[in-house]
Amino acid sequence: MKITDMHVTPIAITDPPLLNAAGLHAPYALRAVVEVVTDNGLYGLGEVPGSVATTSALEAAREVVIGKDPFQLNAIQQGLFDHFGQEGATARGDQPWDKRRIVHVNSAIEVALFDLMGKATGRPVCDLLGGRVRERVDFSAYLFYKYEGAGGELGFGVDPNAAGWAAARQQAALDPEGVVKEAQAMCKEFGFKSIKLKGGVFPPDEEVAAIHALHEAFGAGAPLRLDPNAIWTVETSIEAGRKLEGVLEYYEDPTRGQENMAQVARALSIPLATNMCTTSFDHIPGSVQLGSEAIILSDHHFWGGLRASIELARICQVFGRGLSMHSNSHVGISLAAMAHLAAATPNLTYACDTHYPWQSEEVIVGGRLKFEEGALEVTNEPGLGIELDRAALAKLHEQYKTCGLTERNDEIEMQKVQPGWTFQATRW
Ligand code: GKR
Ligand code: MG
Repeated sequence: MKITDMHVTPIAITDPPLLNAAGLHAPYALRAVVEVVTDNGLYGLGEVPGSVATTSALEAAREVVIGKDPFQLNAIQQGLFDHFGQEGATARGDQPWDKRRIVHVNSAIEVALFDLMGKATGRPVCDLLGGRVRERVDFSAYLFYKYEGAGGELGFGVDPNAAGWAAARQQAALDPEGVVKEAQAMCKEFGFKSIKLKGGVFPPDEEVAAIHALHEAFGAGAPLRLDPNAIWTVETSIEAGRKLEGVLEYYEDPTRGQENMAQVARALSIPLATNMCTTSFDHIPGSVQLGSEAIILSDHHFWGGLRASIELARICQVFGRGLSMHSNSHVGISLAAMAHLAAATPNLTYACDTHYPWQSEEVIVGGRLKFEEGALEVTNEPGLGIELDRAALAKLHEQYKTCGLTERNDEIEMQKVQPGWTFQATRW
């Protein structure tokens, strides 16, 4: 079997005006869909965060991939490293999301190859990763402070006819009461049991109050997480953390860098978690030496793929780290890959993050994947168990061409609402 082609399609999906430490989500989130095609008529799918730079890197990767046997993952990965070189961990940037290009290219292609290998062998991707240790993967309710609207062409797109979660999704949530309402609507619709609040938006005391309001509304047993995306100082993180002891399941990236995280970790009894300070294998020695976090949020998009994420899981086990999973705005190809990976990772014991409830569009046949009681059932179908809806893909590609966005920049979006607002790597 040989790879004969690789199609790269940038898409734009509507995204609500969600707030975070770096500003505001644009009305559209960008993703890139990769389709690797073989000479026996099969295709495999991958999805990563999109930008003009990612699209052109993926286009440049075609010459490495085309002509290869899709089972030769090591050779293809080496070919990609030879072609692009390695990227320093600092290329990640200070924003909540990861700006590295090469890890994303590797990930998109590797996931597409796993999908292909699964289709070629008639086995689900989780079987190719060693087999499932769970049938259903738990996800958490991912709460955001937000302005009114659900994203898209009409500015922030308010639909007066929306019902259920679609209606709740477009409501503003700017204080503890709004956050609790959002959580109740999301948990009612999807059945999530764990709850994460994206912080770093309002002064720390307001966010602490929102967590206490959730604790009161959902009861002492509800696992709660707060993620200020590293914009608090060590002192602020400790002060806020003390008010959250006994309330949070974990405290995600309150402050920036492994040294600072280690100081906070030493001062508190709550476990710290990260998708910002330990984000590559180069960071593992520092993490172990300093004790910067107790839990690592894996993400196959920026750890370089599914195999790399399994390797990370083993490292976490060896060094006594817990393992959870990070997310960004995405559609079903990423969600299916996350579910197969989680199903095949024994020590992934926390409910995974997902932005999926905030999105409404899809590129897969059959439309949106469904959570039941907060979990996704892992399919037994070959590969990722999904097929590409080509008409939907074309529509979302058209939306990409007309939306005018070329990369994620939450600061620019925030300035449209609050002129002069600037991102600060450390704010409080
Ligand atoms: O979507 O605004 C967002 C999040 O802040 C995202 O970009 C982060 O990468 O979900 C993320 C996180 O856990 O830090
Ligand atoms: Mg995070």
